[in-house]
Amino acid sequence: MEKLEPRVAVVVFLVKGKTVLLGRRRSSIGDATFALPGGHLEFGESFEGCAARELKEETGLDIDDRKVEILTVTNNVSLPEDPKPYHYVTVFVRAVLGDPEQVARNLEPSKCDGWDWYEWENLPEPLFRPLEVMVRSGFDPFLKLPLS
Ligand code: 8DG
Ligand code: MG
Ligand code: MG
Repeated sequence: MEKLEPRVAVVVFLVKGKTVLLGRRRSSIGDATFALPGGHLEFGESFEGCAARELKEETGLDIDDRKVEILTVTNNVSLPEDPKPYHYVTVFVRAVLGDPEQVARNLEPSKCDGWDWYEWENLPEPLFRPLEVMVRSGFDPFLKLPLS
């Protein structure tokens, strides 16, 4: 059997006005729920580099790499009823588009039904559980950071 170990994920609050980019997942983890773009940190990679790479791979979008901010880190452990056990240390970053006119493409259709912008005050349902937990706890990706 595969050894169970925590993995590191980097996911992106790509913000535009008061909206964020979300896609409906096709995955054994969180199937059919709305989630942020993102994926696994590769060996030697920076959080910012991973955020830019995953966003590009999944949507074709380019971020402004001078404006990537680390917002928070969460510890996401599967529940007994989940179809598959997992443990992710998830780094959430905030980013903005380089050119705001860019249009998101669904470059990994086997993993996502498509990308769209959603108002933060009117998010779609169901959200991917780690994201839903953050939203319910009052997390706001638009708040200014103390150091920015
Ligand atoms: P990769 O092969 O491209 O590296 O991975 P991926 O297929 O893009 O991985 P993913 O499932 O999209 O992201 C990795 C994990 O990150 C996911 O299984 C759980 C964790 N994660 C969260 N919150 C979110 C989120 O909002 N979106 C995404 N995509 N992943 C999230 O904890
Ligand atoms: Mg990916
Ligand atoms: Mg992904």
